[in-house]
Amino acid sequence: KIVIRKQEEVALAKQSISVQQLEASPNFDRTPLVFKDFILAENRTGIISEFKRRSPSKGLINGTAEVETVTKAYNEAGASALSVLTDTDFFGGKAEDLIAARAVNQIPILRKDFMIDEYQILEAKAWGADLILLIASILTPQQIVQFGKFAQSLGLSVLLEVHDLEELERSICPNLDAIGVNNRNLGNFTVNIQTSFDLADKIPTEFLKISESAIDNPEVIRTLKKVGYNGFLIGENFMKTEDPGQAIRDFVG
Ligand code: IGP
Repeated sequence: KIVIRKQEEVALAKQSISVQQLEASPNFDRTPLVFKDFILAENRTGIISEFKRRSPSKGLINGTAEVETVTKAYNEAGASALSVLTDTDFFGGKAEDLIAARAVNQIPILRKDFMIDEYQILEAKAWGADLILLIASILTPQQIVQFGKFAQSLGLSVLLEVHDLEELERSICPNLDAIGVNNRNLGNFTVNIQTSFDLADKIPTEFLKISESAIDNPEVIRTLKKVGYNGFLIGENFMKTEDPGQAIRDFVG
C-alpha cells in the first residue's frame, strides 16, 4: 500500500519538476557531510534526532514544533545527525522541512521517507540531505544494490533499515554505510528493543550499527553501545514534549 502511494506521488513529482531542475537546485552541488564521521565523533552523542509531526502508529505527536528551532536545539545538544520526515501522507512532513533544517545546521541530515525510485534520491540531494534510508521490507535486493550505488555515486551515505534476520541476510550488500535495526515492526507497529540486541552480532563489522525507534531512556543507549551500536535514532520521545529541544538536553544530561 505504501509503495503504491509512493509510486503515484513520484510519478506526479516527475511531471512537475524535471531531473534537470533538481540538478540545478542550489543545494545539489554541495558536498554532503560524511555520516560516519559524525556518528563516530568523540564530541557527539551518536543520537540521530528526528523531526516528526505525526505518525501512523501514534497519530498527532506535535502540531506546533518549528523545524528550524527544534533541529538547531538537537544539533546544539550534541546530536550526531538529524532525521527529517519528508513524507506528507503518513507523517505530515515535507521537502521544505528538510530544506529549512539544512539552512541552519552543519551536521548530516537523513531524508526520512519511503524511497522506491532513483528520482527521490536526486530530490534528497537537491534538498540538501546527506543520507538516505532504504527500507528492506519494501525493496528487492536488486533495488537496494541499485539505489545504494546511485546514492553513493552522488556522495550520499546510505542507511539500510531491517527488522529481522531474514531481511538483513537477503539485503546486505557493499553499497551501504550503515545498518539500522528498526525496533518497530512496520506491519503491526509493535515495538521491541530486543530486536536490536538479537541482530547486533549478525551485522558485519564494516557497517555502522544503528538502533531505531522506541528508545526512551539513556540507559538503553548504554546497553546498546555495549553490544556494538554506534547510533540511535530517536523521534517520538523528544517530539511528544512541548519543548523537544529541552527534551534532548535532559536526555543527554
Ligand atoms: C524514530 P521513534 O519511536 O523514536 O519515534 O522512532 C524512527 O526510528 C521512526 O520514525 C522510523 C521510521 C522508519 C519512520 C524508523 N523507520 C521508516 C518512517 C519510516
